Amino acid sequence: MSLRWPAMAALLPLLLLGACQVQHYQSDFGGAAVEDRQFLTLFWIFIAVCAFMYALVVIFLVAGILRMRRAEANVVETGRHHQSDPLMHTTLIGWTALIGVGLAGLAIASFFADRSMAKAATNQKLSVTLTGNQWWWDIKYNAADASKTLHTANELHLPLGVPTRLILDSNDVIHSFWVPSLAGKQDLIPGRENDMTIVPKKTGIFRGQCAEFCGVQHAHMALVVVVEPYADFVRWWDHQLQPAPQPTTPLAVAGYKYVTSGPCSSCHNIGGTPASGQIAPDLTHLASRKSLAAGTMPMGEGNLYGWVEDPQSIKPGVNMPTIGLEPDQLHAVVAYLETLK
Ligand code: HEC
Ligand SMILES: [Cu+2]
Repeated sequence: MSLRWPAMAALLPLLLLGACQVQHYQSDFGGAAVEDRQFLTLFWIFIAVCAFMYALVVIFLVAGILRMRRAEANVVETGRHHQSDPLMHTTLIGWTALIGVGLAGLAIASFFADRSMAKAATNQKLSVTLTGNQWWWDIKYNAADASKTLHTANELHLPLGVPTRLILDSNDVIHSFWVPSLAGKQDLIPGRENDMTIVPKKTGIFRGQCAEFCGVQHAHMALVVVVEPYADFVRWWDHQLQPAPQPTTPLAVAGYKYVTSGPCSSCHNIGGTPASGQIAPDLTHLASRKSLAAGTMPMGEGNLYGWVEDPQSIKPGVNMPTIGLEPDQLHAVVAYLETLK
């Protein structure tokens, strides 16, 4: 046999290592927050201990088979059955002790991971209420000063290094908050407040995904999480607090009139306009977001056209009706939505 196979086998770990270097957009190996880093450490400790134990089991199994064969051969040769075996006795005691030590080790590692997560999560500086809806995320930044309370949707911004408490609630069915690069899962249950605290440690854009089946569009219930330096976060917050910009072009003004007085306004809120619906994503700064319809597609003119014209063909069953706008209305509405930076 040529050297090709061993060489390839040797390369495999390198390839796997390479996979670890990519940006962890949605990955348990993201390590982008204290919580995920603790889970990761724990994961590797569990893997190491369990792999060691597994290897021992296999070694003993093989050794046992070989010994048995030899013993059987012995019986055939000498006609004697072998007696109780002191070596086996000691080995079993050692084995039991090893299992005890291994399990205790895992328990201790879990305890310390839990403690260090709890410690990092003390002194929460920021509180955000995340409410699950079929099939989008309502996001409210709670501030002591009510005029600073910010309402937005589908894109969560978190300041780097700041312990942030997420209060999780639901308006309809059970959803689950899961941004693997940051932390583990936590359910959003109607009528019950769950919470978790996250301390982001890496800037970047991460993808979250509803992790509890919540209806036909469950798979299209994603969440964009932006972790940014504190100063950028404050700038973002201040900008998001501003009312929607005034439209200037005639087309956008026509769109403004339709959106803020037509059916859209009974579901959607747009800050600083008569549109004040509360049962759908806040659109005040829609065009500043990276995705449309809870991560279903990237934000952009073409996708806005597609969505507003016929949301039912993009997310069948979605709680936004296909209204059937005339082409000139559609142009105007999209032109207006694009101004909502
Ligand atoms: C009956 C309520 C209702 C009406 C009327 C309605 N929408 Fe919606 N809209 C929703 C819901 C619910 C969603 C969230 C859908 C999802 O992602 O699951 C949504 C999502 C959106 C989004 C995406 C928001 C985001 O964060 O990505 C846009 C843009 C939008 N609607 C624009 C409009 C416009 C423009 C109109 C009027 C032509 C309108 N909607 C009419 C309920 C409504
Ligand atoms: Cu879901």
